[in-house]
Amino acid sequence: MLDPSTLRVLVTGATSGIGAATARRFALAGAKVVGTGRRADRLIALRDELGANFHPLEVDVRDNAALTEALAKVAAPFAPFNVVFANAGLALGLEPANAASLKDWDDMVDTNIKGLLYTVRATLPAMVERREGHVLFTGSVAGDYPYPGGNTYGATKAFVKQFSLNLIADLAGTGVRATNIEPGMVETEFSLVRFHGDAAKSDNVYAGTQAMSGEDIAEQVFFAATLPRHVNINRIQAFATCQSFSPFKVSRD
Ligand code: NDP
Ligand code: 8X3
Repeated sequence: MLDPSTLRVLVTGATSGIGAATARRFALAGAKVVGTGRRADRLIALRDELGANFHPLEVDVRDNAALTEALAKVAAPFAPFNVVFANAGLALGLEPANAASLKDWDDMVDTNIKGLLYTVRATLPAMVERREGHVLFTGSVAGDYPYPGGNTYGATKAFVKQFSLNLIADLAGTGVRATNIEPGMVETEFSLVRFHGDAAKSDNVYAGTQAMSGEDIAEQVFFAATLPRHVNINRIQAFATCQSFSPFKVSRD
């Protein structure tokens, strides 16, 4: 296993949920962690909690110029990055495609696809040059399995899955690894965001279940990133134990 104290980790979307838990997992294990997000107060609170192993970086992943500039300014001991966890993302809405908000679709594409690509382009060349590094993504089971109302969200996560696999192809022989983490239901602020702040609707998603936690996913990221450098985990797909598959739906007259 790799010594976590040798890791310089970038976590996008570290203000909440999976990203916050992953920042904690690495920082408490001795890694240096840069955590990004738009909510500066959350990042400052994380720095107060984690101390010298955490560096806050307030930036919107949709703004390529700002992201690239902010990342280029990160100095030692937090850079150069050798683990990049492109995790920032969101689902917006659960309406069928004919009724969904086009703005929600734009926001998901801009964040989950374009923001993720900007993150990779801002960090990958230096890792390839040094022949050392690991890019991990937060994909989703929604990238593999359709569900009603998942239309654009699921499609963005299918993009992430295929981009991650294609990255493994591109990175052959470079010593740089790529992994897609594909969770099912995780109790975070995800549903609160999806339902535009409607807490009752969000609570309903998790009522009577034991969903996975951000910490459960952080453990998977930490596992994949600390395996010896000759091992590349392509994908990790995990459901909460309470979650499973439904039969195909058949509409009848
Ligand atoms: P949260 O809402 O708790 O966290 C989302 C994080 O993404 C926040 O830190 C948020 O930061 C950040 N983020 C969103 N938009 C932007 C942006 N434009 N710029 C920078 N940061 C942004 O949800 P999760 O932790 O659950 O979500 C993390 C990832 O996990 C997402 O990609 C999501 O699609 C994926 N996922 C979630 C599952 C779940 O059931 N929860 C299951 C499978 C995948 P801020 O708002 O401060 O900018
Ligand atoms: C999050 C899981 O099933 O809500 O990606 O789409 S799901």
